[in-house]
Amino acid sequence: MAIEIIGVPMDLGASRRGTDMGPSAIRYASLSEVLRKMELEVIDRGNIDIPVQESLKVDNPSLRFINEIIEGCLKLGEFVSAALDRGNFPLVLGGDHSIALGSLLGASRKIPDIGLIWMDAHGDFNSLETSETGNIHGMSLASSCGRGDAKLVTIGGFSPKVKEEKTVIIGVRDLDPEEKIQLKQSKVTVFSMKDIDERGIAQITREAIAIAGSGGNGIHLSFDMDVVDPSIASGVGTPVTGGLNYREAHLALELIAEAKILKSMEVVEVNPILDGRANSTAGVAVEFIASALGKRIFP
Ligand code: DIR
Ligand code: MN
Ligand code: MN
Ligand code: MN
Repeated sequence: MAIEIIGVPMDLGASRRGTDMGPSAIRYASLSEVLRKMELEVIDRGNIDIPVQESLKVDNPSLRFINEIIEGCLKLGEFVSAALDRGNFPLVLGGDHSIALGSLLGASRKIPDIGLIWMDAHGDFNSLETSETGNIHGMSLASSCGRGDAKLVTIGGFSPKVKEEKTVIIGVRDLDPEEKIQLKQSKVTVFSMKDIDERGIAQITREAIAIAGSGGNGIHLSFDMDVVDPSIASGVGTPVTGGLNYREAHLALELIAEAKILKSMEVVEVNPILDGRANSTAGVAVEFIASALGKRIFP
């Protein structure tokens, strides 16, 4: 099994420019070198072709750049499915979180009844009706669960990509009012920062693994870098105070690695032009990826 790196220079799903540079920033922070030191085989597939924002016009302000995002996510879905067909592990580098539509299309097409752990300060559970921004990165989880705009929901020709019963959000602390109601009415399990404060990240992660991993088919991990506190990852488009600290994030990922259920992973929302310290957010992202892929402090 090799790790197949797939870059998605996408920033059409968010308000702020710059996540299109995420894949470069993460590669520049020595991703391949770090993984090869762990004795993993690494194949870098390069980047998916995504149009540059300045070359486009917004045609639908309530679903900004929907056609270009769907086109990019269909391509990403092909890359992810092809990696899984080869028996490899797709490691998707974002890009804003709209790309989860493509990662989950590609993964769920090959892995029936896949579970999902979604680590994020946000719920990304908006729809056309509930969104205050029209940004599709705030809708990608709802769409993957079968809620919202038909074009987003049925991308790839089937829906849902994941069952709400097998979907777990960890680290959330910023939900829009209507989004909160939608999430509450859904069957998604939500572990907010309050739950983590109260019960500890180890317990929460174990419960998340049990829920998302039930049935034994494995899980996709969607890791939004804004789940961690802005003090350790300032290079993200929508930072929210009160996030996971450095060790909490690592421990969650170490426990997921130990459970041996991970089938595919994406790391999204790295925005190097907003970084407080030169490329440090991408550096932290590489460390997190290593933990998720089995790097251990002590054997
Ligand atoms: C906000 C921000 N809830 C929206 N969302 C995200 O635009 O829907 N920020 N995902 O990273
Ligand atoms: Mn997100
Ligand atoms: Mn987020
Ligand atoms: Mn918000």
